[in-house]
Amino acid sequence: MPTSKTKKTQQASTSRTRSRATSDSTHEERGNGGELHQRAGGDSPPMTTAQGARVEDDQNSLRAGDRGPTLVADHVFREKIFHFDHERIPERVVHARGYGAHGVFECLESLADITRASVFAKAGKKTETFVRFSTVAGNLGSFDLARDVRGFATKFYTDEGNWDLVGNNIPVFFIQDALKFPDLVHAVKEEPDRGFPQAQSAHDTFWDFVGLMPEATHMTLWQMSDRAIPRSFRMMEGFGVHTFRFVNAEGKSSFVKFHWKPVLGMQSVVWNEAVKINGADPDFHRRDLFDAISAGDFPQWELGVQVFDDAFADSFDFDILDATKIVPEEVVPVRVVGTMTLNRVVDSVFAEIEQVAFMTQNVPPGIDFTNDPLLQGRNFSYLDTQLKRLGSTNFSQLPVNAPKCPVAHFQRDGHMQVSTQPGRTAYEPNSFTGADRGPRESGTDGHVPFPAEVDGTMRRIRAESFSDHYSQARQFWISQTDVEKEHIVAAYTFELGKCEIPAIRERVVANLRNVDEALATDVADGLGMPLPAASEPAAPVVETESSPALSLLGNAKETFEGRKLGLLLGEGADAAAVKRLTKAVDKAGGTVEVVAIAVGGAILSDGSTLPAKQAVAGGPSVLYDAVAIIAGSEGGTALADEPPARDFLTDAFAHYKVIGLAGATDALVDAAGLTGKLDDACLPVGTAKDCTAYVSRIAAPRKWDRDLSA
Ligand code: HDD
Repeated sequence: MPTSKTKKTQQASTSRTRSRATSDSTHEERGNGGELHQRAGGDSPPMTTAQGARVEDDQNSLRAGDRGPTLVADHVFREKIFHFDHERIPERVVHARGYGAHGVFECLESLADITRASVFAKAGKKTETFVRFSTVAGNLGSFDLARDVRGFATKFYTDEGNWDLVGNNIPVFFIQDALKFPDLVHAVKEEPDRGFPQAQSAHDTFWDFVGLMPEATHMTLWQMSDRAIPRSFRMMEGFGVHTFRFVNAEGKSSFVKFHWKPVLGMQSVVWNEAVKINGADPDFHRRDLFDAISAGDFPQWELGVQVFDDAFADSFDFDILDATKIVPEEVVPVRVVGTMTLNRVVDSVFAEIEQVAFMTQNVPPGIDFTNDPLLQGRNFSYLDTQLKRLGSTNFSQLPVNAPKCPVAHFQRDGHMQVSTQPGRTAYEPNSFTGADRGPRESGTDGHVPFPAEVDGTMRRIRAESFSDHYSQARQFWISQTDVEKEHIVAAYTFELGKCEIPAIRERVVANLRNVDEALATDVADGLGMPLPAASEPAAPVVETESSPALSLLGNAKETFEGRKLGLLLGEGADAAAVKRLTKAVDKAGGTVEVVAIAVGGAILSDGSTLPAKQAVAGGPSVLYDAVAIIAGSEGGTALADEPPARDFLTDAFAHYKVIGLAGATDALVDAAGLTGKLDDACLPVGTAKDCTAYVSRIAAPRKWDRDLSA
């Protein structure tokens, strides 16, 4: 709020501006392109320089003469341009494109018997969080629906220090040893001699690396599945990936794997849809999160843990320190221990989403590391990268990074130190007293590293127990539904089809033969190449049971909650049908977005105009989970004459979506080439009964067995 003194100054300057505008109108008009700006008053705070000096004129730099050169004496100009020239910071080397929000974690039951982490101390305990979702390969300005792993990084501001759970939406990783991370990233990013492709794994260098590193095979199956093209951040799982430790107050350790399960259920789009969403709305995921939270539809995840002990870990065929492996949920069930609700969008994308610094080494007492070589390497890397990006060792003082518990240490000074560090001493031990004494270690409490025994000969080596690269890849494959398998085959075929070097394709398919013969054969057929000889696995492939938890479609939730219906209206659309449908979808927890030929909307049967959110040219059906088209009683031809309206229907059909139809839609159906092809997922929505049946159908899965043949 401006003080009364400032208000007075504002009034004074307003009247001065006004009088100048009349007395010296030539000056004003030249400076402002003919428009007179309101220079002060209203609720706007007074504009100042960064030093707090009031800015008198923000339109014109200081010149010698009306048409003369700009003067170096213009410190206002100099300061403004200086700051602008330095606005950008380096983008993240990976996970550059992301979006985030604030939230709260609530513990559902005390885990005090297995961890002393205060965040899990008792049921009902709440801890503030900040989450950043991201794609991995693309640059900051890339599109959201890239086929890619999604980052799912959570900062818990616990009362014993920040805990960063820096995970992904895929529970395994491409490589086993952090030493290979720069190679992996260089392989997937744009090729260095040409600077493309952007945000794509579909190119030679990525698949060359994968073919030569069979340990990546398991993760590529996940990456080729629909998990890599999620419908929404709100509808994907998250995983801590590594095996961590829980340590209780007695110092007893258990192994733990962390899982986030979306309350809205998992959902993905299909590849052709993803490609088109990237054109129609490159910000699809960030807009979705922003819109949902802004509308009060707060997304939620359950936090689950898989906890097991050393003896149990030893009973697995694989090494729990190997990040290319999961612990199947059927073997160790996921126990839900908390919920996280994202309930606040950021105020500033830069200050919060861009400057948030996640670090795997941020763990509170009660959570500890294992010797997973990928995790150990990450614990080294994340601190380094923050200094590069944020430019100061004091990055942890930025509001989004600052712990919400007391912080006291003898780390001093440095660039951009914003806290005034009082007291006479900055060392310890010291013998001062009172305020001059400074903080002291506890001697008993705090993060006491779990005293794991360490022994061995120093060598650069990959443990023998890490050598099975195919058994779990096979388990993932056999756990998929037929539709998911088709999508995986299509994705490998697409991606390898973008590789120009035949030997690269061959090597990957040769590795896939160790996963499944049918998978390898179908991919080879899709690529139009002979099936190569299988590569030699480093360890025998172990036949495992399928794990139903690994299927996305098999675990899809039957709901329209949090989903969006695209309602395309023609002129004269039945007003009652529109109203009924909107109400029913709203009741089902979804939203309706009105699409019309023009964004001004459509005139309904009752003469009212319903404004549209999108003109159909800018609101294609790929933006919606299901669609309905309500034409007027004679209005079908108008829609049929609009190519984007035809595409709206053709694409919805090709993407297996449930389609609602009412009014005179025959001409449009015909123009879309669908006469005689509409199936039982193309339903009428004209009457109240139709509407009920349609809304219950859109909660169910898409029409996956739709006949798309000509
Ligand atoms: Fe990483 C960012 C997740 C392996 C080095 N990583 C980053 C982010 C996520 C992950 C979600 C984005 C955080 C944000 O939103 O700011 N990374 C993973 C997972 C991995 C993994 C799940 C394997 C299990 N990462 C990994 C390795 C290394 C790194 C092996 C290096 C040795 N990761 C980084 C980084 C980044 C990063 C370079 C870039 C920006 C940042 O850290 O803050 O340090």
